Amino acid sequence: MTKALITGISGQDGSYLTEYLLELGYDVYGIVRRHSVAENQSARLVDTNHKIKTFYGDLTDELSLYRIVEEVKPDEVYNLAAMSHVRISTDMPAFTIKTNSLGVLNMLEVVRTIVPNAKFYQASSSEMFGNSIEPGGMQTLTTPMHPVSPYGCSKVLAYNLVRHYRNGFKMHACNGILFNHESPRRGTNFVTNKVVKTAVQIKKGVVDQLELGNMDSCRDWGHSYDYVRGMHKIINHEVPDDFIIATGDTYSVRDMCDHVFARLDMDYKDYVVQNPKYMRPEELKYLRGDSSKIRKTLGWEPTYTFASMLDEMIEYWMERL
Ligand code: G4F
Repeated sequence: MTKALITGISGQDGSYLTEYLLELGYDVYGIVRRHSVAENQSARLVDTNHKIKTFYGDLTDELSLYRIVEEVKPDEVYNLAAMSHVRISTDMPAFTIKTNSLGVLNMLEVVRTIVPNAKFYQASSSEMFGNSIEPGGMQTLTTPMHPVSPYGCSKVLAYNLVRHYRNGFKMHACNGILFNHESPRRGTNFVTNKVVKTAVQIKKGVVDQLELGNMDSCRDWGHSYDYVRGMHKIINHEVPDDFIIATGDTYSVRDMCDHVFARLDMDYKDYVVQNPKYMRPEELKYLRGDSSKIRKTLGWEPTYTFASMLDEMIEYWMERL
């Protein structure tokens, strides 16, 4: 059986990827960080926990990585672990760089030393582009990377390290440049799930307003379920390479609020207020990804639309709250 090792296995993408790889017949191993509330560590893995093996470790702790990779000897490594919140990266810039850049370097070195023929996937991000846009209104694989956050900077360094290890050491190392991707499992401090959860709470009379930051920024939002399938296609392409995964559609935060509140028979303008606390020092204003390469080369395409993804999230919170 093919052995996959997933860092960040307890996150949104890690949990969807675990389910998909188990369906494909993989042996799945994961690295989790110790959390003071033990239940939170595996909240997204309740259905799969008994079928996988997890280890305590951290990207910044090389010794833990050596021990785990030596024990598992993985065929495929999916590096999904990160400090993934863009605004919080401005509060914790050094931690962000240590985890998202030096952590990736640690993982690449450990893989190169112990299992040099293993395939390596790096969770790269559209945040790397910053405010660069091509004349056609999209970000492509050749769009200059001018990140506007410590998070974006950390991901650019990791992206380049992966390319260097591929070219310099002939490792099968690839980048998936993923645009925003969401689901009911998304952390509720990211804007989609914050909006959906709070709108449902308003509908049920639990709270009476929603505080947001910049409502005019635009994002290309897809579903994590679709994007982890893209990760598997990327890592298993015969030639290690870099790909963008995106829907090619873009909506503003305002559009998203409009859709969510309207589905619940409300007008977002009656409930949403701006709080400067959620503004960023430098905002990334517009993302719309050109995913033509993965569609043509690997036959990937999304199954969810912006609306069907949000509807699933609304249904989830309507049942849960
Ligand atoms: O949901 P967000 O926090 O996602 P963001 O910053 O685009 O980052 C996500 O996508 C990246 C891919 O491009 C990933 F690499 C990254 O790890 C993460 O998954 O914010 C989306 C937009 C921003 O423009 C933000 O300013 O929503 C705006 N926003 C407005 N009010 C808010 C809020 N974002 C958050 N989190 N909370 C607010 O109250």
